[in-house]
Amino acid sequence: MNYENITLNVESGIATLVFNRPKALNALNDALLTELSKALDLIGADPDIRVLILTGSGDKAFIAGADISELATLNTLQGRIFTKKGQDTISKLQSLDIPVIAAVNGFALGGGSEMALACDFIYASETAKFGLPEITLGIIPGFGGTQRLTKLIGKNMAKEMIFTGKIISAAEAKDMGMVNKVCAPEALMDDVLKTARSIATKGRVSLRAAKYTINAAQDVEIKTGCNIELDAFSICLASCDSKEGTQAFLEKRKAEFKGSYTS
Ligand code: CO8
Repeated sequence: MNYENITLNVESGIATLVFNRPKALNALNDALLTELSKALDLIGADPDIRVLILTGSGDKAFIAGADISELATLNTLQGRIFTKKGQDTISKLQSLDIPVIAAVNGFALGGGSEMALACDFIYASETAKFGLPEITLGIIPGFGGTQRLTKLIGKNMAKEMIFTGKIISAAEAKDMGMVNKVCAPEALMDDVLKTARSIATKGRVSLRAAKYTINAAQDVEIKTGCNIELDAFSICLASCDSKEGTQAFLEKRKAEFKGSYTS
């Protein structure tokens, strides 16, 4: 498939999707969201893709937010439709069965931070900047930021960020628990790829189960969460991946997971 606003490259089971509007600091316009949504459908349906990495083109931005020149032309109804499209696309990203890593290489503002927050975890360049500056435009985050940021860093920290619209460094974002690792700019993609390769060798069935159960922990109380874990664990245990993993351990060799529930 040909894209104009993103690029997608798949190598050895690792897909790298690049937001590619460098002249607008990779801002999210309607066309980009359409392409992203289609790409996520293809990625989700491809059994050979084990991990997805998201990053931005150029050395300045991951995503500088929703495209303000487009946003400024929208009436209330059009704004709601656009915001819903952004929310649905970002929810689709969060719901992918495979692990998704955000490699934040510069500004991740507004919708850019919201996109990164929907990934499973974030590695950031030392030069990256995070923030939800929507309040300075007279609006609030609309792509899930009020919800995902609050769940991740807590209500009061999220309120301070959203009420002030302040922009924070990668180091500050790490201190708040938004970012897992801060990397030298030139090392960011290598570090992300190293982690992605490690994940890609693991069993697809257990990765899917781990992601599903950890995500459930954010939405349900502990008893329900532990029941979800029990069921997911049982499914893993019955899978070919589990047979291969335990057999490989006993035979003192490296497991070769096929990603299958049954033989
Ligand atoms: N939208 C459109 N164009 C942008 C955006 C953006 N979000 N950000 C940057 N650009 C463009 C600039 O207009 C500029 O274009 P040109 O060269 O043609 O003038 C080019 O990118 C480079 O930008 P700057 O010259 O401004 O670069 P600086 O290094 O001086 O500044 C900043 C970089 C600090 C990132 C600055 O560009 C900035 O503040 N950008 C806007 C950040 C922002 O407010 N983002 C939040 C947007 S709102 C949002 O995301 C809400 C999402 C959910 C709601 C959806 C509602 C419908």
